[in-house]
Amino acid sequence: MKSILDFRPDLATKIDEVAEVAGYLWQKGWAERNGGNITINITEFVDREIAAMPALSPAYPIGSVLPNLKGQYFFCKGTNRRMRDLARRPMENGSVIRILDDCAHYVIIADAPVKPTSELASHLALHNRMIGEGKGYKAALHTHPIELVAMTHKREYLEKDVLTRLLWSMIPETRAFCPKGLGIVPYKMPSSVELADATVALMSEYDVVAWEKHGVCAVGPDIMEAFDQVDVLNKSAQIYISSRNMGFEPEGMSEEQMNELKEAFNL
Ligand code: 2HA
Ligand code: ZN
Repeated sequence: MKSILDFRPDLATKIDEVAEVAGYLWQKGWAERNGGNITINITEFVDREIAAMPALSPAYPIGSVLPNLKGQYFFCKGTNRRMRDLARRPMENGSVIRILDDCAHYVIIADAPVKPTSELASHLALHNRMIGEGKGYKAALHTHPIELVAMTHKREYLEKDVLTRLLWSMIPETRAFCPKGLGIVPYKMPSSVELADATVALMSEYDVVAWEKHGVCAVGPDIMEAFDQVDVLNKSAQIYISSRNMGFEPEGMSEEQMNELKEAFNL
């Protein structure tokens, strides 16, 4: 079967990157069964040939009107598909969608009519915001990192920036490479518009937000950077938990040490 990737080697490289990250998510134990999802904006790779590709599906409603998405194209993991399968066969476990001119519906155009992720509402709302901000952010990731999710089960960590401060203080890299910290979205029904709205609202302040007792959502210029942010934060969570497992409360870096980093890295 002919694939959309046959037209564009540069798009194939982008999809390879998605597959690589999907493999990491599975290896880390963050992607049980169909857990998690990835979407990337691929509009920059769309030429006349791709733009002329016919719809393989009816027009599906997005669930809201997202004005910045007119004529945009996304690669999306398929709903109910496994991350570990996306890693090996991305075009069989994900699909390319085109947003229609009403900014409220989409069609699937390639390679097969694989229905996109159940969290599409959140993802597309994030992409809508990212286009509006004009920072060149193209990727959205949702995953279930074990230690970070565990930490959202404690009430006091759900207060604004309490968890951020704790995670920053575990290892200098987290302060340096995740300078905006971790936003917290109180528990909401998975796949709901309420979850999407709360996530988008917080993303003006953060690049990564935790969904209480569920997972995290991260955005970035590309999928590798979105993954790195979550990886760095979860590493801090693991260090905290390792210390607790050894029977002590970790000291954490001092305010002074963290401020020193802030200045050195211009954060
Ligand atoms: O896509 O993780 O939150 C599966 C999920 C939904
Ligand atoms: Zn999830």
